[in-house]
Amino acid sequence: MATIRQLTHTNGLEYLQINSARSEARIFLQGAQVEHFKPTGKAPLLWVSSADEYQPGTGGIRGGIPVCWPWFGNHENSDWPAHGFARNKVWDWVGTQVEDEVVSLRFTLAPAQFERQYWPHDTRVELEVVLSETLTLKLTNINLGNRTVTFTQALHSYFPIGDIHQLQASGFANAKYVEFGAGPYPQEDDSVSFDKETDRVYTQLGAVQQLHSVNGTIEISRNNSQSAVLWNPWIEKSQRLSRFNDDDYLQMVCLEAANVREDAVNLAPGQSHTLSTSIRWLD
Ligand code: TA6
Repeated sequence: MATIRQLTHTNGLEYLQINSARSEARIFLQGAQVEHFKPTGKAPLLWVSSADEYQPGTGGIRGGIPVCWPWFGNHENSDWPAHGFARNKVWDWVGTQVEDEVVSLRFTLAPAQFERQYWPHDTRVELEVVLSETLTLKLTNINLGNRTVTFTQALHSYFPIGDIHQLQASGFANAKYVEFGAGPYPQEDDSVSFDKETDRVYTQLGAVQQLHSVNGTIEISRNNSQSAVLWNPWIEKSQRLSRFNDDDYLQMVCLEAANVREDAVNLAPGQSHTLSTSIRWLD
């Protein structure tokens, strides 16, 4: 029988502990951030840095799946928070459905939580998290106002790949990417391996990638995601990153379902848009 408990972390953050026959998960109300997901009988599918201290308002927890909204990356106004403000705000848990041990939870960020200087628009943003043996996130934006709004977004997923030197990421053939503000470069090979800082924004990318790691193969699929971000900070940036151990780069990679840069979403009045990603172990 699936259970859902609302608990308080020792450092004060509220979270939901979900246990079912199919999987277990933790979702922090700050940022509606999935911080842990483990299919029954398998290893956890998400990575979190042991350096994170689960403090409120620090840009979310370093790991799991932070929600980057209403912009991705650094804003042109350098004073504005990286990756938007949604991951620093407490979302409301507004819906629950359990069917055949599949748990679906819905969260929304109340307009009162919008930082109006950044987002003066009349919109609704919702995250649905579906927990079976697969983890699915659906980020929906609805334009309730009378003007078109534009946003960028990412589901910033961190994966436990065990050893970056032995990781092959596949499913990239024929895509293009920009990196460190340069490009676009053609991605001819289907696979990507890692031997330096990697921070690629892909476009024209297929809907499914796989991470072939020492821990097993993780399949990541995306829908309504015209961009995807592939990131490993490598040595030097790891030493600069907050809430991140110097050697954490060895064990993680991010592959993010996104709509960023030229793929920004323009939402006309009354329109809605849902970005989604599904994640599972393939073996
Ligand atoms: O998605 C990759 C990235 O934009 C990197 O450039 C790095 O900044 C990472 O996100 C983490 O950002 P954060 O603000 O969470 O430290």
